[in-house]
Amino acid sequence: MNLFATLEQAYQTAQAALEAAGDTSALEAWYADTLGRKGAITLQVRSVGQLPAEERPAFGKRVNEIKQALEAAYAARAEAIKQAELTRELEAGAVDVTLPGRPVPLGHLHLTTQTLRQIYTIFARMGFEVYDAPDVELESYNFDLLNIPEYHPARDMWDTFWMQQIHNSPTRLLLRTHTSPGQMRAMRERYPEPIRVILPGKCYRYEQITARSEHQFYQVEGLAVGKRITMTDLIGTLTQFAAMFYGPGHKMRVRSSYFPFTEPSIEMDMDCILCGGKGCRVCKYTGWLEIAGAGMVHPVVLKNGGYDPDEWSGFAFGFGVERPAMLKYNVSDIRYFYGNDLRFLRQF
Ligand code: FA5
Repeated sequence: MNLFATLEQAYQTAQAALEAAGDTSALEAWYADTLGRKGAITLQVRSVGQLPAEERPAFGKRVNEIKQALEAAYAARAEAIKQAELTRELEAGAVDVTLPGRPVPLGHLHLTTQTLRQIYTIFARMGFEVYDAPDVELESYNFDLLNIPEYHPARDMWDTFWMQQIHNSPTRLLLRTHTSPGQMRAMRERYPEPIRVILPGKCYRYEQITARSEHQFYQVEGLAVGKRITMTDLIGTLTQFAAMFYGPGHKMRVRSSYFPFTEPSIEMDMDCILCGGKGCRVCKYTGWLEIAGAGMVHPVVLKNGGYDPDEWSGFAFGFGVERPAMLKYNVSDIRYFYGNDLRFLRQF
């Protein structure tokens, strides 16, 4: 066959193959087979030597035209395939923004945190600020400075988790058994200012876990130190707290009690939230529920805190957080609080 005719046929074949290339990889293969180093059209150029000299320029010109035409057709086809592939990808991965969203499960505050926040709000309205004290305490702050020396029988009231002794340390560390050591920290930091703080925090006791007792639980301590603070201020503060926390209209009573760091010491009771004072299982048939242990800050404790007891006086109180929450929300067992059973936690 005439070389010109062969060239035209190769051109037609190449055009048809280009039309048939449906994706990027087919297109790349087409380019290699047609315009690549050993492609059908490229090889045509080499046959020019078989032609008589006068026909060669015309043949060369035609080959170049065909090459340019195919390059242009290739570029157009490549663009069309790229667009088609992009459209396919977008359609496959399309998000229908009108579909309803999948709900993300939302948590909420733990009952203890909710209760603590209620307590903070109530005391904030009475002018108490929140004072933070450490969970790991010095033995002296937890006991000695609060008028509980080493062999004092009151230490039995608080069974203690001791920390491992730091090498050569003169003082022992423990997990605080109550929030009262925070009193000493607040006094030593604030002297000679008057003080009105609550000290919330976790307490740790090495004791039997029962329906009413955990070995980790929260307390809120209160401390007011000033020039003319009296027992009446203490009773008024706790009565106001009870009315705001448990609701108004409760009867209150004061019993004398004993704590080494308060003198005199009292316990405040409120008529039973469940039976209204008639007597039931919750109040152990007494009609009364204990609200807090409290008293006037002992002169020794004031002095240890830096305040002269002849000039200053103060009151302190302390109560749990889980037990009041149990009463308020009718929870029968303290172990539910930290058992991580979502069926319990979701109720609040
Ligand atoms: C004290 O811890 C005193 N520091 C309170 C105090 C402060 C008195 C300031 C005077 C002045 P008591 O050991 O009674 O006291 O504990 C106080 C409250 O903590 C209890 O009424 C109870 O609500 C809570 N509590 C005590 N032990 C546990 C326990 N194991 N589990 C849950 N709550 C507890």
